[in-house]
Amino acid sequence: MKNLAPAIFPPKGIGDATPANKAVLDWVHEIATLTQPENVFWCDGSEREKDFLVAESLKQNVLIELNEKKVPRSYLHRSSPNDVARVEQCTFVCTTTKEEAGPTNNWSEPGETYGKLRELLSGAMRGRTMFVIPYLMGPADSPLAKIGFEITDSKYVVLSLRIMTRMGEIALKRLGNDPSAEWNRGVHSLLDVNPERRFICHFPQDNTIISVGSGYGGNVLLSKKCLALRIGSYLARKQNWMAEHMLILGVESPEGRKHYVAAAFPSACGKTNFAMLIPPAHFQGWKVTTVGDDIGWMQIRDGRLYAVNPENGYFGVVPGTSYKSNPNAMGSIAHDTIYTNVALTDDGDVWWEGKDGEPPAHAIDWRGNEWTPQSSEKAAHPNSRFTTPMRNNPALDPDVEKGEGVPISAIIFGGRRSDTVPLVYQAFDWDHGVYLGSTMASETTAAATGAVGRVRRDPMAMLPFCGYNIGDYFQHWLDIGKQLTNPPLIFNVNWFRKGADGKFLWPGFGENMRVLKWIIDRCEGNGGALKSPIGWLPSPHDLDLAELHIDHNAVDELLGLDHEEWQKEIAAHKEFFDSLGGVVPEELQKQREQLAAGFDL
Ligand code: GTP
Ligand code: SPV
Ligand code: MN
Repeated sequence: MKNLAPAIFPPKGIGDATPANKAVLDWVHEIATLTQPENVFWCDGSEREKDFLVAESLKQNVLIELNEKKVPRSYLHRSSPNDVARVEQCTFVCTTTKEEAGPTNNWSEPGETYGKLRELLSGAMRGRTMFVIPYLMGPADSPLAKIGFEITDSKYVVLSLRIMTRMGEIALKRLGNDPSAEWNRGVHSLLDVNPERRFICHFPQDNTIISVGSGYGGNVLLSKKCLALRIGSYLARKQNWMAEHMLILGVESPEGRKHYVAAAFPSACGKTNFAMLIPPAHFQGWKVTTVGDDIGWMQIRDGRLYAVNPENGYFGVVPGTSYKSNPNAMGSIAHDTIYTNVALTDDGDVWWEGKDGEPPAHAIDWRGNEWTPQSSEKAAHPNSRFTTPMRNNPALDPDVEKGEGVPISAIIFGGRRSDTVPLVYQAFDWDHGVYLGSTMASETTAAATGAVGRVRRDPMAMLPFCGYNIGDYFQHWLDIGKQLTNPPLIFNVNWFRKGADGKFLWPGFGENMRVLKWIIDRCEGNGGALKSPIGWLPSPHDLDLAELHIDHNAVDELLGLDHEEWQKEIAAHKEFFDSLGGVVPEELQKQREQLAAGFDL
């Protein structure tokens, strides 16, 4: 390995030590001194580097080559079966005080935590290569763009970040010569991939992340949840912008009027699918385009919110993805994709539950075991993922590289709720919308370890990702609203309401266009709605349901409010706010009282 990569050390731009670069070099030196790698490899994101790392990964079984004809230039990675999702109980926000981390985060004292991590990292890369990855989050010319450096001993991380971020010289250029330039320090080591020694620690005051003991997704691609959301949200509050767990999509009418919409749904609750929506035939001439599928950074310009997608690729849920549910995703992952924890067929293709066509008669499951359709185990892990460049997306929005971002007309909150929450409704105003976001809840999914299907409050889909006190986060939302002269309208959606038979009442996926259309109508001042205690609700004829085979009763049920359920819901809001121990802003408490009064409670 040593012989093949020397040209990259030190990389162009960092060799001519400027004050800013020197800080990076000093830090790399410090980490190398601690971890004792055999060599240090500076990554530049080039094709040559990729080819080299892929070849090494194939040799070491980090990657498995797939059938070149079926999925060109694509690979399968199997993570350790003990390491298949984010681990919230191992994730820490190590602010100076516990209060700063707030009631929803695990906190540990920064000095002590650094000490513990130093011990774990001491000699951890002996005999291994330490990769240094410079990367940029956000379009190169965006005022919101952020620089990160991730040190890692995992080739899978390097190859994934190469897809997920803008890697290499672009970041060094942006770093420039300013010694006070802001950049994130990320350190990752696999250690022995032991859940007992797995910690994902954030030090927002130092713009630093240290992650050990995992090789999986959100735990180790430090650009994503760690930087773009946890550290990002902390910086956003200080710098008066917003870092949110939101997809961003564009929707254009046949007449060419275009709106952008941002939507916050918890993990595995439909962001990627909504961001890639293809309108049904009835909506001929309507076009939906993707700006981002997971994270939105928003800033105020001219009294409006403008959003950029900080990422450069998608780390998406595989199971359930098919030409029926999401043709754009299928197009995106047809080549140049890293698959994690899906099944491998005998002809070198990938397979998962919910893929089009018949299951293969035989395959190797995500753990590497023999699998047939008779097996009791799933072939692909429920949280198996694809990593694919956003350039692969046939519906990529043309303004995805626009540094100033795209103007947001509507913000949508949504969760996975079998009952209570209607298909769609609109907040009365910004503050009421903040209340909807702050009290949203969702049934838990396989994206994080732990029980699945348990209703939990997940404010703004940020419960696992807010890098500071949730009460201050709510206040930040309220404060942003005060600065907007043209705020986005705020909505809540629920694709997942179930009927008495336990089946989804709403067909979802492409048919969500019908809900999106109503939202756009409302933004343009057209769509009809009835005032209800929870917000503006469409009546069945306000939604365009033409050519949709859906039972009238199902529509009534989808749009209905069950007073008994809402009584419980409002009690749950109170319980949640109370559980936060007095940090909830007065304005939101008032909103809750008004909601309760609307139900004569
Ligand atoms: P993360 O990447 O974890 O943040 O997930 P996400 O929010 O991007 O969710 P994604 O779009 O990957 O969808 C997760 C799961 O929900 C998949 O199994 C989808 O098939 C399913 N899903 C997405 N949209 C819908 C919908 O409109 N209706 C139904 N019933 N299921 C959906
Ligand atoms: C999520 O869980 O919201 C994800 C996947 O997007 S991960 O990157 O693992 O956090
Ligand atoms: Mn996500």
